[in-house]
Amino acid sequence: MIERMFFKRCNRIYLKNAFNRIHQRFYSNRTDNVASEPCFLGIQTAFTSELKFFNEKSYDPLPTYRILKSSKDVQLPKDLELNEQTLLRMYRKMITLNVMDKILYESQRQGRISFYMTHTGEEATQIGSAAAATLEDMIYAQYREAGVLLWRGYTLVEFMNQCYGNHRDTGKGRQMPVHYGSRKLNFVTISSPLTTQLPQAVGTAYAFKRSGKKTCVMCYFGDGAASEGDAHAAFNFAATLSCPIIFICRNNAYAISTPTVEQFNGDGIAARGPAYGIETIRVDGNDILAMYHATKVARNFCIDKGRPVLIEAMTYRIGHHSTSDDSTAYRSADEIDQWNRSSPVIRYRDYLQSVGLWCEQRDQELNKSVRSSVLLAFAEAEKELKPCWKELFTDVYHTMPKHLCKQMQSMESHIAEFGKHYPLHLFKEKQ
Ligand SMILES: Cc1ncc(C[n+]2csc(CCOP(=O)(O)OP(=O)(O)O)c2C)c(N)n1
Repeated sequence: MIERMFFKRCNRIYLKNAFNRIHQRFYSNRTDNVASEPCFLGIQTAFTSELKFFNEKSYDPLPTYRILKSSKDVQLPKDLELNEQTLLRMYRKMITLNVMDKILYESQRQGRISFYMTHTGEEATQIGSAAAATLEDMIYAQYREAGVLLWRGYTLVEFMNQCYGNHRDTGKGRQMPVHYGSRKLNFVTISSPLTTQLPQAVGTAYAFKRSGKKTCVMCYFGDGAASEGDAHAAFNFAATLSCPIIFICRNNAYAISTPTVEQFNGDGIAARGPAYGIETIRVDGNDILAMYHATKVARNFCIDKGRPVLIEAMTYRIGHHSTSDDSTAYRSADEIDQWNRSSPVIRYRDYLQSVGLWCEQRDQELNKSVRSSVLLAFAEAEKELKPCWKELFTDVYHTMPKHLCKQMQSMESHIAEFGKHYPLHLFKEKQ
């Protein structure tokens, strides 16, 4: 009885407070002329007597931020704060990503790994933004963000172990190649289904906010992924719950064979940000300095204000979508060539050379040494054994449920009887 009365009273207080809040918002956001008229909740709008449609042309298109117009006469923003060591590290990581891509792509073609995705053309988007984050920030990526992981310190051997799915792979060979993850580097393991990472990332950002941690989440996704319903859920939750998250859309012009002209009809992904109440920046994603600067500013804003930011990084996927794709079936060789000639790597190298930090000889030496490090890691991973086949059944549940125990026993008797038909010597015997 007392309990019921208590809850009744609480309910009354709650409803009264809610009413007061609504009433306040109702009358405090007025922009119209008639003081006595009520306002619509949650929006600030003026009245008009003209009936007309509004479309993507009703707002000015968002401009694109860039620093590296050409290698000459580059005006660095005063707050860029990048020392020589970091500038050079960025370039080295771009080259490492390129070389690793070439070798792993070829190895898939030779049948040594099952699948691969390259990052060519998007090195600046990834490495520029990653350089602006700290290791405490949590990363949620799609699948074309190895540059971010590389920047955070994932080693070449770790990349190779994952692509080979050998027993040193932290996923124990249970994921497709390129589905990296690293607890140590706060990089959440990649999931193949598009856009699942977005609402999850917002959840993490909300947890950061509640814990009072001075850190943020960075969440990467493609222009195609932005069309999934999960993107809407994530943007709206992040905005309404004020979460410290930076959404980084890699607008690379294609979602496999779907060009962006067929993906959306408005002003790209950036135009959606203001509609959700999210601070938004469109950046030249092929300009590593602009990407770094925009992400740094976004990160400061996110953490200081505890609010989300959307960055649309305008870039171009120079390589095929994956090793299962032939992009010349849906775009011209000329188009690819044009982007290749002004690639983010070339633009950044020209800049470094123009300020005396780089030269042709250093470039050749770097390429040579990176190539031998990648090949060494590659050879090391290739000779490692595959995980023990029993790993197929473990790790999903803390205690293996009955149906899985049964399947494992049936596999055990199958291997005992037919083991000679399998290359068991390539697998670890014990877990
Ligand atoms: C929910 C879901 N639908 C479809 C796919 C198949 N699929 C894999 S990648 C991809 C294109 C994604 O393009 P985008 O987000 O632009 O990223 P990009 O590959 O260009 O980096 C599609 C449709 C998927 N993995 N998940």
